[in-house]
Amino acid sequence: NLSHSPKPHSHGDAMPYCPKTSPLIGGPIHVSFPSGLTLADVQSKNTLVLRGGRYRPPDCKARHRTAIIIPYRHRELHLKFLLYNMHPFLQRQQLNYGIYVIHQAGDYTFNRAKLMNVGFREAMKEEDWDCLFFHDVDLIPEDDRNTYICDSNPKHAAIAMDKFGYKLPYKMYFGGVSALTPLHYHKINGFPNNYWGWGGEDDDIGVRVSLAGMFISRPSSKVGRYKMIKHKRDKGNDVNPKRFNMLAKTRQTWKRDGMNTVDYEVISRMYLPLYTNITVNIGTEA
Ligand code: BGN
Repeated sequence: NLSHSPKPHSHGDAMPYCPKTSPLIGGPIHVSFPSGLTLADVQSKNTLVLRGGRYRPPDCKARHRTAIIIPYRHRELHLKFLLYNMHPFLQRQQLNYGIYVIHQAGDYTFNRAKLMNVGFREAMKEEDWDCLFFHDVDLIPEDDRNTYICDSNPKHAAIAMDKFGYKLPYKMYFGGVSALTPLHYHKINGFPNNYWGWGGEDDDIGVRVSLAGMFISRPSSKVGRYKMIKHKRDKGNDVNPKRFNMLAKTRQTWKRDGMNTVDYEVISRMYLPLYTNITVNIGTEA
């Protein structure tokens, strides 16, 4: 039965906290994309993962509760490789975690940031997450020391991607993978809902962070490394020609467009073995 919220096994109060630094983490990771891999293989390698893609360390009480939010449409292969690499990575960090895939229904132009708003709201309904990782489906972390926990300021984690020569493409870049606490998220009124198509929404979020009086925190470039799974431009995600104009107005718009105005309709919520899949109708451009 896939329709009821999973209740991760409860542990007695006697369980000790996990150590501050997990003894299971190493350094650089060899990321691989085995051909012929199936989701059933990923499942059999991750026997402690519970329905809905939830996990708690078996022998200690996790210090952190992290939700991974993945905006998604038509990227089956990428999702499979992400899950294959990500589940063991998060388990080595001894986190209490959950993976949410937010699937935009229909063929209308993709809206990454609005899907993130949906993911935030729906994930917080289920558990008191203390950190949310907003994560592109095609980015695989390459170092165990890239800890999936929040900082005192919003964190931009994907600072060294292979496609940008393992450097930031520009100083204010906030794309790929970022991490905010619920408090950070409310302070910036969430993400913009009206960036349809490719580009600019991540810059808007970066601007919101500074307008709300916070800073961007970053791991070291040795640790914040990611491999991007190569792909062609998606159908239904054309470059957004309005992005420059919209970005110029973020200061005027951020308080009236975001978490306080997001509207959508959840079509289905499925607790699959490796992730929670939320299919959502987010409407079309006004
Ligand atoms: C930027 C895009 C980002 C994108 C990065 C990396 C814009 C807004 C106009 C200035 N920003 O140029 O959205 O993540 O490139 O590809 O297009």
